[in-house]
Amino acid sequence: MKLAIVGNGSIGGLVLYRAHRLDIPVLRLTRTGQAGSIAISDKEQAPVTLSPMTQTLDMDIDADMVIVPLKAFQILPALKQMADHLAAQTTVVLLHNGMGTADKALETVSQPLIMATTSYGAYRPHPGEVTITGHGSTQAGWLRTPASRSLKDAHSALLNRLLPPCQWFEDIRHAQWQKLAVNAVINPLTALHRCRNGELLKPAFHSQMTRLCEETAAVMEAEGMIADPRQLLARALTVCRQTADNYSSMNRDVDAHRPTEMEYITGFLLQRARAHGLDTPAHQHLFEEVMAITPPLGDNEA
Ligand code: KPL
Repeated sequence: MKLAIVGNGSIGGLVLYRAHRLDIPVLRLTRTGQAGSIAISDKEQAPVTLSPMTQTLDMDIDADMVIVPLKAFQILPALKQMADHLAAQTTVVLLHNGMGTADKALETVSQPLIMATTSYGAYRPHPGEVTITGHGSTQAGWLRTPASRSLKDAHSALLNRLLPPCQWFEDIRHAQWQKLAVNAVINPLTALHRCRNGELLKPAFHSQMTRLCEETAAVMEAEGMIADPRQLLARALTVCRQTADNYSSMNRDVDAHRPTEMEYITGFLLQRARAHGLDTPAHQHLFEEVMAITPPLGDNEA
């Protein structure tokens, strides 16, 4: 099996490292095609420096699976660049926080498509370096299956090996909403207050977090999901506890003056709330506050 990974992000580095340990060859795809090594450190193993073969996104891609671990707002531009260079049976895996990319992705590429979300943790202390902070789990679902059953099984098995344990869903939206419910609390609050995830355990945040989870649960119910606001809050608090020393990805983006995934997390939630005629003032307020400190998307990000 040949794997391609798009971009130089932290989760891409993590997948590259996992593939290296499994002896799976990796082709890296970037906008510029500029080669460069990545130093990857993992608490449990000796650090390694990897120099995968690299090419631009708009050259023919020789891979059985292409993993796209980009920010939600970078997904469609990357898919557009790759669309004419993918083989018919190459499976594309979208791996990002937030929701709202599935329909456009299905229109943009005709290949088999997996939507996935993972709780593996990694960050980039400096360009060319990735630190793996924790092993997690992965949830995945096929948006479009390959023509043959054997290819579907082989590609599912590859993702199972790369990011285990991997749980498969008939309707991945359920798993995405669960992740979004947590991200819609932790990410904007830690970005706005410039704090680590663990700070949100302080009583000062409790009532706002409770209101956010109540609103999220109402939207999820309207979307046909079973959602208990107390369980959503309990899960968000558990993630804060488990990742207490970490900064959320949105906190890092705001800190580095980069665009955030706010429109695909809270923005998606607000859009679904509007579609159901629901009022979500706590999310609306937080959305406006974070958007006020979020730089606009550049040409390559829109
Ligand atoms: O997914 C995350 C993120 O930072 O984007 C959480 C779960 C909040 C962990 O930091």
